[in-house]
Amino acid sequence: MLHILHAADLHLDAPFAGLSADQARVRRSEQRLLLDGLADAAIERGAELVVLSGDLLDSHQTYRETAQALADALGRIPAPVVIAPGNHDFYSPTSLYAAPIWPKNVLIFRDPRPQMVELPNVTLYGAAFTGPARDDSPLASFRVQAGDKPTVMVCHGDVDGTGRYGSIPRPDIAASGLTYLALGHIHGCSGLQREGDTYWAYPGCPEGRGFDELGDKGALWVTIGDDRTVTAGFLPLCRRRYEILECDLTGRDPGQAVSSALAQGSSEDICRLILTGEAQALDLPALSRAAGHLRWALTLRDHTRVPRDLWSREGEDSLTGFFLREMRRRIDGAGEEERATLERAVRYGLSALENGEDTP
Ligand SMILES: [Mn+2]
Repeated sequence: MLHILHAADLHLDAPFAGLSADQARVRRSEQRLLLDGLADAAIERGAELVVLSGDLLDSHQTYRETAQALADALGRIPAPVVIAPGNHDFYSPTSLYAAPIWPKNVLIFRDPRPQMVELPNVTLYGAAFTGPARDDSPLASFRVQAGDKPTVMVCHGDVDGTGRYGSIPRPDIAASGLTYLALGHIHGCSGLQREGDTYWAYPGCPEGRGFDELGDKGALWVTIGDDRTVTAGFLPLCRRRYEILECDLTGRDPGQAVSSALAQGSSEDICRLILTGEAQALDLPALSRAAGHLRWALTLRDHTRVPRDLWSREGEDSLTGFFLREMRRRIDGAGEEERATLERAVRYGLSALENGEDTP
């Protein structure tokens, strides 16, 4: 049995779009806490090998102290740690991977062609990005050498890809003869896959960075049995999850509806709450303030429609009637995005008119 912790795509020091500058700073420092979580998981579970499949650093602008924090965390792990640089953190002689900060148990692949390293219980291969793109498959014409031990390859690449990020056709995986192919690049966890006799997986990124990276994030705990069968379990590591929720306000008090929508889930998470259904004009800043303690960061999106009875005065021979007929005409000809804006304008317009400025 061989126990491997497989992680990728940490994207340390990434900018966090959609958060305030202060919150983005907090998120960047929390990403460094993630490193301790990763090391602790490897230590507590007794990983015999840790494989990190690239894009650990978001760019070559990564702070040196961030790379140092990564090096320090990996140095605490009493097992070999191997890194295969990806397109964001490709290996070059001037990269942080060439800096003299890496502990002895950390091995960093530097060559785009697969290199072999013999460890006591596994034959390991790895390939590196050495530029921001590569047009070949990291597994092109690759075949493991005959041996008794299980074989693992760690690399960054794009299974079924057609772009410039090391596209890997599935037949390359099937022909490799590998026991396990530890991949990075795709940010959602793929779960364990199989092509021929070779198992492969993407663990996904261990910490979401935006609303396109929702839910639990983490690493894979991979076990290779003596009969070369591979199993993999998901290991949550993220500090905060991104979530998108919807809340129908029809016939409800908006404040109560929003707090009950947020009652489930964690106040540590980052939430976008989409308000739907029929509602009067909403005071979004006030709703946000009232519910702010329920999430670490909360954004409200108003997708509500004007209540039907608001249109009841459409037939009147008055300014209100004229206003409603004109707005109806515009809404009927509008696209979805513009319609939401126009519906809001109807509510604001009506409340202005109904404050005594247009009595029929
Ligand atoms: Mn990548």
